[in-house]
Amino acid sequence: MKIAIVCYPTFGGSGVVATELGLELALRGHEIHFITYKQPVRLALLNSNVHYHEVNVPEYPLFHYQPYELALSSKLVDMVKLHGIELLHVHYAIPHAYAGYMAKQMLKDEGIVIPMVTTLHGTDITLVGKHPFYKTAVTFSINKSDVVTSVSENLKEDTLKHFNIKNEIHVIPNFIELDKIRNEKHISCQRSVMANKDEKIITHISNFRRVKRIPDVIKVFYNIQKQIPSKLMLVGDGPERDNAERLVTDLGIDDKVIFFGNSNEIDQILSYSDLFLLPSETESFGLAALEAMAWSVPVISTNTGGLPEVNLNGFSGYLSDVGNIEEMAQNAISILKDDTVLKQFRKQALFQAEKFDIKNILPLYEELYRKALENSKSLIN
Ligand code: GMT
Repeated sequence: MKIAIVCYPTFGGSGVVATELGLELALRGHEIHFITYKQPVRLALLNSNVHYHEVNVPEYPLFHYQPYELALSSKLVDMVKLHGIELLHVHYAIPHAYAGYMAKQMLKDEGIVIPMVTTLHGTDITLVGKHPFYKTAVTFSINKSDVVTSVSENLKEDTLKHFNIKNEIHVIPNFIELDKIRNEKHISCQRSVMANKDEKIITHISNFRRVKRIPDVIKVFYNIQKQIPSKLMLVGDGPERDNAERLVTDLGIDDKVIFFGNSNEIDQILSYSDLFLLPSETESFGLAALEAMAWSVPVISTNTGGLPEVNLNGFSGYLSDVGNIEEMAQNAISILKDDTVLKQFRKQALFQAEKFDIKNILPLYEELYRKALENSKSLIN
């Protein structure tokens, strides 16, 4: 099948999921065309089944805002015609589903019918999408998608609660490639760069937006390090980074916290981590938590959104109410203070992650693609 994948190419779960999905589909013989404004961060190797087409939006002084949707929909039309693409899979509703719908309409005008699968990821629904400025267009483009998927049951419920959706929403959870992780077990990385032998390594990875509650990450760690010799790895960058650096200094723990910024060495860092912190305000899924669990790292998270579908309380880690820093720190300490307990949680975290192995998830997408294609063909005949 020839599939166009539209996604955000930057550091962020939806782009990671879209990229990994495309790469795996390519390995299974599909021809994949990534269409976005920059090469996706994890799209390192282009094989003969993987193509990347850049969307350019030239600057023009008249435009206060550059019309990205317009450029994207034009590019989609051109690429579909040039490469005979049969299906569009857009990740993150805003503005991708909208641009995809416009492309479909333009193509229809030329006698080309192409189905569009829209995958909802999180803030395209929970924070941004439901804002009155966007809601009408988001509702429209979800309803005009041929197939809609969401990454968790919770996100599906939120979508049905906030929007007037007429389409069925299929839940297909995010995934990880466990085989890749197993093969990388021996990647070289010096643990000593991060911590001393007697110190535990605690990690947080995100795009440092407010929703991630970075101050809670730091405060939970502050409480942990009073009892357990440890270091905090903060991986990622975003609007909250400066505040985070200030808070670390105010708490006097500069020598215990490493800011990595956007790193391509996430696997290396996770491979040495003992605990992962994700105290988000909301999280439709929490891909970073799943990646940690796949590296046998237990997770201390909040219990909001789709997190309880990923992290199991008392099994792969612990879940607390948003802002309950004390409890999160206590739970973390209870895991870290006893190596036997830590070992057990590590095992259980991996066990839970195995449910989300790409091998179990990818066929679910392929099945939906097949149905979408069949339906669109029956519309032509
Ligand atoms: O919606 C966002 O905040 C951005 C998005 C992203 O591109 O990283 O994150 C969402 O999608 C991820 C992949 O499906 C999920 O793992 C994240 O939980 C989700 N973020 C939120 O819901 C805050």
